[in-house]
Amino acid sequence: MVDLSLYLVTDSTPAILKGRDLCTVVDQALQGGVTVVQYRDKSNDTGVMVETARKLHQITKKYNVPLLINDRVDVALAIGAEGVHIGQDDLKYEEARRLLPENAIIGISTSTVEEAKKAIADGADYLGIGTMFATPTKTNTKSVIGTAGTQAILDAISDSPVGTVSIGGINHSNVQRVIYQSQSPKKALDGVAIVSAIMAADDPTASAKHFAELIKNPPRFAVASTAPRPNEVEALLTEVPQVVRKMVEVHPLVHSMINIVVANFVANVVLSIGASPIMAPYGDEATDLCNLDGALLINMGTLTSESVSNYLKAIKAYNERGNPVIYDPVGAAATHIRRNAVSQLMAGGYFDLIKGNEGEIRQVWGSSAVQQRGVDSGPSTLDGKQKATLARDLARRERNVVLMTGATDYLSDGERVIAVENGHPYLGQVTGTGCAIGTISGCFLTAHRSDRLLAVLSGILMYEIAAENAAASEHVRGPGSFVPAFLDELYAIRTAVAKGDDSWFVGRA
Ligand code: 3NM
Ligand code: MG
Repeated sequence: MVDLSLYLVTDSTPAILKGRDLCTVVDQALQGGVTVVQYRDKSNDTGVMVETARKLHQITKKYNVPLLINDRVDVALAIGAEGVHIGQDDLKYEEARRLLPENAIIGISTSTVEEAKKAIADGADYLGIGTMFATPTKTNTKSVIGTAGTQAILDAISDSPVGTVSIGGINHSNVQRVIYQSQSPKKALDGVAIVSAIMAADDPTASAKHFAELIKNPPRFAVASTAPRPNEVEALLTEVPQVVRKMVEVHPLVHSMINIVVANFVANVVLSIGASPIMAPYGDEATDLCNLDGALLINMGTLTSESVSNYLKAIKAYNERGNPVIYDPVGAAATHIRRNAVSQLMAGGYFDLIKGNEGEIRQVWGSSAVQQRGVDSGPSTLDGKQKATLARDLARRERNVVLMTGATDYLSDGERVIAVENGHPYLGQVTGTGCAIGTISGCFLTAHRSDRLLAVLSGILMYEIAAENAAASEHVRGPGSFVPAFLDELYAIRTAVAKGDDSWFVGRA
């Protein structure tokens, strides 16, 4: 079968070629390790296409790489190309199959489960699945499906050995995440199809080489996490005190891009638990800050016109270094602007942890879930079991950890689901107490990398047990006196832990 791993799709428009010769660019890309070439030309006359395709075929043969022709079975036949790639609005599969030689390769573009199943039933050799991300290279695409939509397709066709490539907006900074997050338990992408990131690159050889390197390895953020562990809450709880001790010893740093209402309170919480807060909303600063090897928190509570681009710069910097990134989609469903921000951020980077209340988590689930997997945003209506299921499904889909907060918190890594009942109603009466959970999760994710669910669980328990202790204090009469007592109790746990005293935890979770 064809090696689909690095699939180059050509483009003859001036914006991409920038005055260079198409055949030269393709030759350079092949030198860098492209494994299959599709000649796609939407503007030239048939005569020019046949002539260009013939030249391209001479080149691809040198590298022993198949040449496929987009849409035009006649051009493929005229030059004896190895096959064709057809879209949903092109010649039908049966017609192409009838016209072409028996061993010709036929690939089909698909963007839904139904199209994918039909293409497999017809006999397609491979599927182009997309559009992954919106792209200026092709603006008339049917739908942008993201990694969630791609994963849903791979899941639905996992019993078929058909080849698969993802296409649309794939570049060096997202290719590893595309492959990682699209993967369903039983089927992964065989490759990625690229136009502009290779064709328009100043050095197509270097660009292709870089892609070839990247696709061999998982993203850095995926390396640290362990294989799934059994859902044994009791066993996990026995490990909590040592994770808290590790966090206290490591003094982790956490960079928060957080809303202005709670920044001061959250910084004080971080100091109380023995970690270091940096509150920095300026995206360009993240390229330096990520080198300090802390975590990044994105909290979109006071979103502005510049927030999303700042967040995306920071997320990219931390993702590239493999340092933890936490997303708190505050008010995710509240406005059109925020719903858009959720989609952009979910498409733009990887989050080790997504933390939000029920409405926010539902919005995150629905905004990037196509393929009839969407859930309407709206008032809370889920019971405990449904909440646990949603947290688990979102974590499974995004391949991360999800924390749905509420009177009971639901925490999942896609396999294990834990309900946490600790805390106190005063936490709901003070602004910033929810936001602080995102930031302190960053401290714990930094200190304990091998089991992200255990790290977040340890943080929540330290936090909520401190809240219970504070509320029980005789000096606390309401939310006002609760705040200083709460900081004191966090500090008290941290000081006890540093001395090796775990009594704060015994019998409390
Ligand atoms: N087909 P770039 S997206 C040719 O969704 C093509 O089917 C698409 O270009 C589809 O790698 C696309 O520059 C263009 O984003 C991809
Ligand atoms: Mg087409």
